[in-house]
Amino acid sequence: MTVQPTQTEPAPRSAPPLWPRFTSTLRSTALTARVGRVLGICFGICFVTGLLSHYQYHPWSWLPEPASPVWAYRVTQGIHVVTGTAAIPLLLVKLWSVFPKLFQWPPVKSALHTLERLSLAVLVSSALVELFTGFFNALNWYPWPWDFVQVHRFLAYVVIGSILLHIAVKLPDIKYGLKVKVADGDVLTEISWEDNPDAYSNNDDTAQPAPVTPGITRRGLLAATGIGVAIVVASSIGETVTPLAPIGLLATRQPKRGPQGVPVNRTADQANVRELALAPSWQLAVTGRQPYVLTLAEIEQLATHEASFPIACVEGWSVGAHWRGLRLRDVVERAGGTIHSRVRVVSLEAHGAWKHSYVEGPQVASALLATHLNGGRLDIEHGYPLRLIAPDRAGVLNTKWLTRVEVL
Ligand SMILES: Nc1nc2c(c(=O)[nH]1)N[C@H]1C(S)=C(S)[C@@H](COP(=O)(O)O)O[C@H]1N2
Ligand SMILES: [Mo]
Repeated sequence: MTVQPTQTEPAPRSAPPLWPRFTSTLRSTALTARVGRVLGICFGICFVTGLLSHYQYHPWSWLPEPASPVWAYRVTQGIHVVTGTAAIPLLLVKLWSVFPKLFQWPPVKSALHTLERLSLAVLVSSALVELFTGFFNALNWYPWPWDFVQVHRFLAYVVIGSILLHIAVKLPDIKYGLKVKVADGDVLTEISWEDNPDAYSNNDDTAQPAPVTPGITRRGLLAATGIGVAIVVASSIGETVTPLAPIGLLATRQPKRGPQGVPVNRTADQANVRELALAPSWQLAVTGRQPYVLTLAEIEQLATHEASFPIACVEGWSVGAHWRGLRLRDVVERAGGTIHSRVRVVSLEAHGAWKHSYVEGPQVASALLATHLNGGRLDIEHGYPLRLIAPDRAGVLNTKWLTRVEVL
């Protein structure tokens, strides 16, 4: 698109001498629109899978989490973490491609333009914080003082809202950018006529240096972006797609590394439960209309049911596992409940957000109170003497080191 300033328009003021100038011809609306499209798709998928993950924590009572397919959460949360990770290089390239706009002169032109720039500032900063804190979370690193889950969820709405606004505002540019070939299209630099008409004026050839010829083409840049994203995805997906584990450089938890071939999220010592969990006097209290207790010996005898359910951590790693134990429904029914009861399982842990969790809906009928994992007695790190394991459930809700089952 060759745009010429119309004669009638008043010429905008030129930027001050020390104001940054950008001359790379790599930047173009065509490039920005293409990277933006993939980024938008990533954000969309990440948002929806994020909502699904949030629903694990706060299901509506009339629509409890399903219990099948057993791998559903494993897949949706894996996709959530991978699309979020892939969005980081995409966002950086997209920001680079529009970076000169940050220095456009004059900085604001009208009230509407000011609003648009402010909304962009919100979009860029919230997206950066959301993606980077999410990435650190996947590395199991929480170097900030706020509650990650709350802030992550709140920011998700801010990001998605400002993306929709951004798309609405930029629709003409997006349509144009997607229509032209990457190699063609206008050059998106600070020296476009709109921002600095002097640069394009033929009468004044001292105004701007000729654009530098970049070392790679725009197509090359797109390909490099694609390769970068592929590397990031391949090196993080290994923590959930087991055959890809060896290339999982960014995967914090190698799926098979850990006692009994399963990673450990929080150890018995971190939870401060080792002594209580190993005490010979340990027993399981079951409360409800007909309360009772089960001793360790009784539990070992009743543990005859088997199931293959994955452990799928919100932080993105997951692994298939084979479990043996008691059926939760049997324990609940003996206390006078039914498979329609709401159940709370309580851990030996005194503190911590995950010391108990609720089981309701179809998961009551299919959950196990597990004593065995992958053919051996449950390791202390995996919740010995007894833990909850249910299908299609966030790992964080599969409470370890149980002490009580409450039929509500
Ligand atoms: N009591 C208790 N149970 C817990 C946790 C915890 O901190 N305390 N962590 C949870 C998390 S975040 C995950 S991902 C799974 C992991 O189980 P694993 O350590 O056996 O792999 O346990 C869950 N159960
Ligand atoms: Mo987890």
